[in-house]
Amino acid sequence: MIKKVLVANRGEIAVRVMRSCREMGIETVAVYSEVDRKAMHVRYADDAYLIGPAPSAESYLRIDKIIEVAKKSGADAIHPGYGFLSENAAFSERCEKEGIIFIGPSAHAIRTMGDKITARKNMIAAGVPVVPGTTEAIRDLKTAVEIIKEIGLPVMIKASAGGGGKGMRLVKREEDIVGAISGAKSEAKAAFGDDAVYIEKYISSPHHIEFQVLGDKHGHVVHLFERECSVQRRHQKVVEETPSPIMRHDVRMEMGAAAVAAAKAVNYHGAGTIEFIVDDELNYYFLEMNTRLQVEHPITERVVGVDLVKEQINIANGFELPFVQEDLNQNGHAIEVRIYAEDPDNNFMPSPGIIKHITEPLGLGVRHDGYAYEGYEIPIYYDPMISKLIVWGKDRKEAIARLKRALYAYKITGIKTSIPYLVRILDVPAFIDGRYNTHFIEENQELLKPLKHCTDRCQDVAAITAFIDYLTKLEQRQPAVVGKDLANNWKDFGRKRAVLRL
Ligand code: MV4
Repeated sequence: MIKKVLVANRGEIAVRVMRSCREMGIETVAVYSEVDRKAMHVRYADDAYLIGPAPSAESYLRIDKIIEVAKKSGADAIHPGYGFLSENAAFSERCEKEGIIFIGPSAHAIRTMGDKITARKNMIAAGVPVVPGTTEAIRDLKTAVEIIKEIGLPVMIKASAGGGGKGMRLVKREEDIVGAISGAKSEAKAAFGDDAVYIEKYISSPHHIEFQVLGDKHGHVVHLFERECSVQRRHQKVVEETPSPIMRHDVRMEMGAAAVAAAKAVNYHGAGTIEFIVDDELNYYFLEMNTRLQVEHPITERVVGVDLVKEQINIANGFELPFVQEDLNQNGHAIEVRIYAEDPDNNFMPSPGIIKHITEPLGLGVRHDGYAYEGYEIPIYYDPMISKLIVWGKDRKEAIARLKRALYAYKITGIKTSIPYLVRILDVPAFIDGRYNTHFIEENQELLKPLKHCTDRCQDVAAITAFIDYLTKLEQRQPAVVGKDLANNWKDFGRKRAVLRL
C-alpha cells in the first residue's frame, strides 16, 4: 500500500495531486528548484527537497536526483503530474527497477504510444479508425510522392517522434512535397533525434475531441467520455468542455468503445487520453494517445464524478477499478479555461512577476486549481499557466453564464493574465452556439481583440487607481512619496507601481 508519494512536478498540478493524497491519508514529498523555494507545492507538501537550479533540465527533469530523494524520504511511489517526466518511458522503467511505484503507465505503453508510427500500426490492428495514410516511415522521396498522389492532396507530413503539433507540415501543392518532407525530416532530427516521418490525409476543419480512459492492472479498461478541446492557440488549449457540443449519443458510444480498444491494445493501466480528430460529419480518427493525467482532467472529474488522481493511486496500488462502464454517466456540463501569465493584447508575451493581489472566484459550481498567492513571484523558467478555472452547470448555457460570472470576479494584479481574453471568447457567437472547430481562434481574431473604447477606459481607470494608491501611501507617510511634489509625482509613481487589470 502506498503511504508516501513524491510528486515530481511543480505548480498547480503538484498541489492538485497532493490534495488527493491528503484525502487518502498519504504523506507527500515535494521536490523543487532554486527558484521554487517559496512555491505553493513546497509549502503544501509534508516534506520538501531541493533538487537543483531553475532550468528544468537541471531540476525537474533530473531522474537521478528525483530517485535519490524518493529513497532518502522513504517515498514508496512517484506521481509525475503532466509535462516534465510524465511521458518518459525510461523514468517509468527506472522507478520500477528501484522498487518505487510509478503512478502512471508501463514503459511499454509510453513507448508504443510515443512513437506515432508504431501507435498507428497498433491502432489499426485493434480496429481503431486512424487517419488514412502510411503505416511505415517514408523511405524515399519517389515512393512518397506516389503515395501522396494516391491519397490525394492536401496531406500532413508528421514526425513519428513528434506529437502535439511538433514536427508537422501541411502540403497543399504537388511542387511543395519534396521540400516539406525534407524540411520535416531535418526538423524532426534536430528536435527528437529521429527523422522518421509519415503521411496522413489532411482533415480540413477538424474538431479535437479526446476520451479519458482508466485501466487497472487486471485488464479492465473504461472510458469517462469525451472532452472537446478545439479552442486552441498555437497547439495550446485555451478552453475545454464536456460534453462536446457537436457529439451525438451513438457516435459517443462508438468512440468510447474505440478508446477502450486503443488502451487495451497496449495493456494500458493508469489514466490516459485518446485524442481523436473529428470532421463535421462526425467521422472520427485516432490521432495520438497521451499517456498521462492531462491539464483538462477536472472537467471530466466534475461531470462524471470521479477523482482521477485517487483512481490513479488506487490503480498503482494494484486495486481493481471500483466501477464498470455501465456505472459511468455524464451529468451536466463543465468548462475549463486556462489562465496564463501573459499579455493577450501584446502578442501573448509572457508576463512573469510578483502577484500583488489575487482574489479567486468562489460560489456554486466553481472550482479553482491554482498555486499563486499574494507576494509570490511567477518564475520565467516554466510554463506560464498559473491556474485553471473549472465551472459546472446543469447545461451548457448555465455553465457559460457561470464561467462569465467567475471570470468577472477573478482579480489578479501585479502581472498580466489571459483573463480578459477568455471573457471575449465567451462573447463570440460561434462559441456561444457551440459551432466551432480548431480554426476558432484564427477565424475570430477580430472579435477577440479588445474594443478601442475599452482600452482607453482602462487607461483612465489605471490613472485613477495610481492616484488613489499614491494618496494612500502619502497618508501612511511612506518614504517613497513623502516630500515629493504631488502634482508632478503621482503619475510617475503610478506608472512605476500601480498595475491594473480589469
Ligand atoms: C492533423 C490535422 C489535420 N489532418 N492531422 C495538431 C496537433 C496534433 N495532435 C495533430 N494536429 C493536427 N493533425 C491531419 N491528418 C490538424 C491538426 C491540427 C490540430 C489538431 C487538434 C487541435 C488543434 C489543431 C490545430 C491545427 C492543426
